[in-house]
Amino acid sequence: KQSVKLIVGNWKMHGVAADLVEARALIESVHDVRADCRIALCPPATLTDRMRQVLAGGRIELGGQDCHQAPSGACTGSVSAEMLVDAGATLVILGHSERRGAFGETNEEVSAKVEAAIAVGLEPIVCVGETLEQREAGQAAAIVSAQVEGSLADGLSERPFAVAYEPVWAIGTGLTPSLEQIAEVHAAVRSAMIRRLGQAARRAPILYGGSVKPDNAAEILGVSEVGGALVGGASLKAEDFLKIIRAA
Ligand code: G2H
Repeated sequence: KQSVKLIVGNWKMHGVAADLVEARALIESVHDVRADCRIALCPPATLTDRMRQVLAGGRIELGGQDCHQAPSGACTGSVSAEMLVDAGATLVILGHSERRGAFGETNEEVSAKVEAAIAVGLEPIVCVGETLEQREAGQAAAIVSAQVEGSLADGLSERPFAVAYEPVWAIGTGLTPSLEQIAEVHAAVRSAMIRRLGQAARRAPILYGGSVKPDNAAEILGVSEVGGALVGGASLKAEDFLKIIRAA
């Protein structure tokens, strides 16, 4: 039997208090959803505490989109893992390609962030993915495997976590890899996870992310080794996100 899917909404830098109406709509409609899955929302840090109040007592989990690797200190503008927990988060996205790209995050930094997250009990969702140039050069599986091995931290063998495969060229573009390409990379990710952490890594789900929409969610979630989805744009509207949840 396949384990339950994990469907995570990443609001990115979208959302002010008025947009919590979408989280409210989701919590109201999700009761009727029979889907046997875990659901999480990752709002911008400023909304975390207020979203906790909206989601209180329901089945939707709360996550952060990043955290600093240090527990505290002179890091102007950053949010620590403990601060996310304090605001109500139980998960955190780490190493998203937008952070690796725009902020130059390396595998070493992502791994340090993973350690910081698990030290306070957060469940990390570690993102990996190749660029279009890397795919066209036939390097997708190799690049992604190296990112997995470099970004996962030792402590994960005893903790819940997930890996998200997000091809950089599929993020926010409406393009998605073929189902065969997704299956191929997910298999490579699983092998890299086991090389890095041993058999314990068989339990952790591998999410697919990058232009997951209501109309492609079911087929993507049906691919072998796809244990869930990391959803950006389509998580901003409760109606779209619900359709994706139903597909799980
Ligand atoms: C990939 C994804 C969510 P989108 O970044 O992390 O975004 O679904 O908008 O492509």
